[in-house]
Amino acid sequence: MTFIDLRSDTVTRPTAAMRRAMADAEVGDDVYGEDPTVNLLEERAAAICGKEAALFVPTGTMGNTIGIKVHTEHGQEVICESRAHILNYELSMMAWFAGCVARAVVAEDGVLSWASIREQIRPLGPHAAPTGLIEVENTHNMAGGTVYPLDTLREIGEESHKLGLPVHMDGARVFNAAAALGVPVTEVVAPVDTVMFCLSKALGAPAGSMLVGPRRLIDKGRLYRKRLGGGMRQAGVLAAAGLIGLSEMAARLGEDHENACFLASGLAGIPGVSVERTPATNILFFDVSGTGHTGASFSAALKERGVLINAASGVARLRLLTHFDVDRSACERALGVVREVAAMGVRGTYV
Ligand code: TLP
Repeated sequence: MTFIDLRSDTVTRPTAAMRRAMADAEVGDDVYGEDPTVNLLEERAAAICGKEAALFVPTGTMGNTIGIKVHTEHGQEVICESRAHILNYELSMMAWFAGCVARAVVAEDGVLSWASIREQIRPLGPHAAPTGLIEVENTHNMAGGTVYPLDTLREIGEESHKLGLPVHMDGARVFNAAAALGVPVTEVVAPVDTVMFCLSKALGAPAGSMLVGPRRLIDKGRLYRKRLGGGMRQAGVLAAAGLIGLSEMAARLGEDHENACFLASGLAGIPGVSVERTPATNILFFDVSGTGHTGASFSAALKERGVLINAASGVARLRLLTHFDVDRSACERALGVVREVAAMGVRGTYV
């Protein structure tokens, strides 16, 4: 069975152009700084972000881990949103590697305001661990791909810097944020010191993420990458795909966002199904409690019919992501399957 895979945008497979570029890539030993394709990718990523330097890392998790480490000292706090990826999905790397604890702030739409951050900033004292870093996730995965308004980001950047605090952006999907805002990525990341973005999600590369920021921090980050076992050798074969992701795939993300909206309005019309929020980008959460299903039983029934959508935290929630491997007609077919499963009772009989 060929599945319609809406579990994540991480499932995207490299395009034909990427595979060609990978085959033709000029390579060298990147631990010696001698891989020309990795060097080019790092220069390009820095230029796109308007920052001094960039570091190619195998995963987003490693990029965030190093990003947090270069800004902080052991025993500090990192302020982040309560459902942040760094807090919930990275095996506590900020504690394990950087020795920091998270100070979680709840924001219903995943977007922190400066006022909510300000309340949680702690100076060093006889009891409190001091704040070492502010982290923002843009787009915010578990809030449903929400996007920080530029003014909010600018205020967070300016006010944090006045207090001497750095800001790191988990921009795994920052190209989706930029597409939704209709501005270049440079503008989205201008207020923050460092940004991690992923090549392996909506941009379609098979692996790799970038950590981008001031040269002094990126140089330091290169050593942490080696410590973590992320010093790759002829990594140009991967970087070549990343370069295609940047030059060819970023421009088409609006299509994924339109497909997510299409799915949202289709799902909203299915009895027993409700959509959490109209997607601003490519992530959509929906609830199926009105069908009598749990998220897990709904997901299993979809899978039997060729559609992959994972259950999310909560009793009857699911998360789907659109991406270039699922076009509009596949979205239409997926909606038909959701309709069929929703119309069946949990025991598999139509209600
Ligand atoms: N997100 C994955 C899962 O880990 C949940 C997904 O399917 O969405 N930051 C954000 C905001 C992410 O969504 C992810 C991956 C990462 C960091 C980590 O990237 P990788 O998987 O490359 O370590």
